[in-house]
Amino acid sequence: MRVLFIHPHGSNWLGGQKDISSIFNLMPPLVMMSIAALLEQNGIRVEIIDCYATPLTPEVLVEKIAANPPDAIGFSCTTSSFLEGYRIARLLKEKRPQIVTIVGGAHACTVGPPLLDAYPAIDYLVIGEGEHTMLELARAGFRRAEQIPGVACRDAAGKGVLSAQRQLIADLDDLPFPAYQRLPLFPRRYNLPLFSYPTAPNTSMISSRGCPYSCSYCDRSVFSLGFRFNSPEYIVEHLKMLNRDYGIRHVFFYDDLFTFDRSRVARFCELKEQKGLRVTYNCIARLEHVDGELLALLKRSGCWQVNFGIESGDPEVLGKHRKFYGLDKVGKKLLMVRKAGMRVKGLFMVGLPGEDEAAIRRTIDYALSLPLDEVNVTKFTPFPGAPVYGTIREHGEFDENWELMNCMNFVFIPRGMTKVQLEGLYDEFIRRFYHRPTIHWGYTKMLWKSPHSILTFMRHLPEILAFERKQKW
Ligand code: B12
Ligand code: SF4
Repeated sequence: MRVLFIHPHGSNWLGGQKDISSIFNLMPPLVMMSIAALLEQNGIRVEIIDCYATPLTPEVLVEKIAANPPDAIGFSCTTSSFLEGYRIARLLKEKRPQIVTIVGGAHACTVGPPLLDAYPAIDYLVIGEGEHTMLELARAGFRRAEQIPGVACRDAAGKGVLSAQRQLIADLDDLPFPAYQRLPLFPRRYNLPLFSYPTAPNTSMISSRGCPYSCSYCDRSVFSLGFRFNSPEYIVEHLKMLNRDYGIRHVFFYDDLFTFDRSRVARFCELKEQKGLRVTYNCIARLEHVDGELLALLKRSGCWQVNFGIESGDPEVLGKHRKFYGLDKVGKKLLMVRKAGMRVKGLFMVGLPGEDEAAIRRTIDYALSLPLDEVNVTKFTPFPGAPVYGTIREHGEFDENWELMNCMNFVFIPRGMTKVQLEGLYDEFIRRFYHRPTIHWGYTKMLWKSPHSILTFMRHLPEILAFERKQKW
């Protein structure tokens, strides 16, 4: 039995422009690596092709796979990468129909069994957490899928149906560490978002699953509500292994809510400090879940940057979509993070339902008023699994083109606005935020705070300048 996992590249860029995103950011496909590790632990041979690290056209990739075909191929797809994953699956089925094709990830979980009706080259979808489902499928020789919970397969009439609900993994510490050994280019080829780390080699990690909040734009169809997590002991062991075996010196925790369980984080900080582990880190938090004491602990244990989703500076828009605890308190909290000695990044969105030009301008002014080192501004995208999706067409015009749904294209235009207007406001946001002396000074400091980022930036300067010239920032 041999299983191959493919992480399709997807359209992660702006239509019609050269994709230079991997200069800025290339993270290992933890999803596939987590499933691969459990399979390998159970004696199944696995391989991973990360199309981000080794970009190949679907045709070339398929030729390569067909020359030495595995028994099954698992694809991990978001909404924007689904069609590329499917293109590979279809070409493979044409050449080697005996290979079993399985798709998991956010898009499969969101759309569910009906996806099988429209995409015949997929044999199964894995709905929900994939580790045990994939292991059981492999053990069953990828047959009798209808008896394995968490699989969508075709019934006698050829219609997509779900076998049964897969129970969530009760203790995440039971899972082995991701299969880093299956990524031939790890850690050399991988790098966190430029300027978001002090040292290299670096990587990302996920130490919890689930989120109890219900922000309107957020697709949580994989892990649903609730919050499960790795113990501090497990995380510290994981970090130790990364540092010892791969020389990793900085990690970005991509957990949705790293600090949600305060006692876990406090214990993690203590333990990490006690062990004298020389690995710094970043995390993502909600402002409700940080306080002065915790921030001091984070800093002491090596935290370098904290990212916060702020999304909008308009109280009405925020009330509808994120239910924040008060815009007036945000600045004070962010200042606390800065004063504790960490960098702060704010995440914003433009083009939410109910927004107009005035609301977006309020957001821009608000972002500029905050003590932020950096921002990430995305273009609101209504994913099928997000609460807002059901009624989205009541609030404006929606072009449901999956390949464009990567948060870098305005596929939704709020009622009363135009795409040109949205693009103009987006560019204005970036321009006004970054073209300020305080931000320039922040980047100058990167010369000694993150020399690796500066070197990478300089090495790719011609491509970056060519891209910049095409933007209206
Ligand atoms: C880290 C992350 C990223 C990283 C990815 C790095 C990498 N190389 O993997 C970066 C920053 C690059 C990124 C980019 C994007 N992301 Co993102 N990302 C995440 C995040 C926070 C964690 C993903 C992760 O690793 N989870 C841990 C693993 C274990 O969970 P999982 O991916 O769901 O996989 C489980 C199951 O789905 C299943 N499974 C998954 N794949 C497969 C495959 C097989 C064969 C099987 C059997 C099972 C299976 O088993 C897994 C383990 O149980 C999630 C939110 C979240 N909390 O999950 C968003 C999330 C996946 N991202 C999202 C989005 C929208 C994007 C972007 C479009 C946005 C953007 N411009 O940044 C791009 C799209 C990239 C692309 N082309 O696909 C959405 C996807 C929504 C959707 N329906 O498409 C999510 C769900 C966030 C959200 N709540 O809205 N992202
Ligand atoms: S945006 Fe963050 S806080 Fe809101 S539901 Fe999603 S993961 Fe939870």
